[in-house]
Amino acid sequence: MDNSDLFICIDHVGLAVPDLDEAIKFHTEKLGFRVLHQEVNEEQGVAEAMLGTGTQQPESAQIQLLAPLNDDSTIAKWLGRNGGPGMQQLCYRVADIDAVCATLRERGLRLLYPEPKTGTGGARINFVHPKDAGGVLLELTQPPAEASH
Ligand code: MC0
Repeated sequence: MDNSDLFICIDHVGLAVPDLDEAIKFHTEKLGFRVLHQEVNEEQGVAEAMLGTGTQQPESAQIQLLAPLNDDSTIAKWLGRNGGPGMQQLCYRVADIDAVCATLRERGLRLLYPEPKTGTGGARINFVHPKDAGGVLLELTQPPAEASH
């Protein structure tokens, strides 16, 4: 792939939070966000909410609140190590996740999953290990065709 083809935009920034309802309350009541979507992803061990603004622009990144479903969740581990809530991940939207993962592997970056897994709203997702991405956990997401915005 050409360098300019890899990422479409920042899809979302993921914040790890201990309590989803409290974090939603803070973000809606104090910061003026709207809840656009909520779901539980058992495989990822998270309850999540996607937040946006009332004037959500087509390519405006969303805020993702991620709360752990149990003590084994990667989010629970992250919250413990971080000593509380904070920015856990940065997610780039891609058009063809298989091609992007192949390109990044060719360039020596470690992808966490051999094949993409299921993420928010049925998207196909994978992650670049933070040790290969400047200390930031990078998520790649390919939304279902009808959900692209
Ligand atoms: C760990 N490290 C991080 C990090 N997590 N650095 C930056 N950002 C993060 N989020 C660093 C630690 O500080 C440590 O550095 C080293 O990586 C190993 O840490 P660890 O505690 O041993 O962590 P691991 O290896 O058990 O797990 C890290 C790993 C894990 C990234 C592999 O969190 C993972 O599998 N993440 C991908 C899945 C995920 O995050 N799911 C929740 C979101 P030192 O220097 O101390 O060695 S689900 C989601 O996002 C879905 C719903 C969606 O959007 O569609």
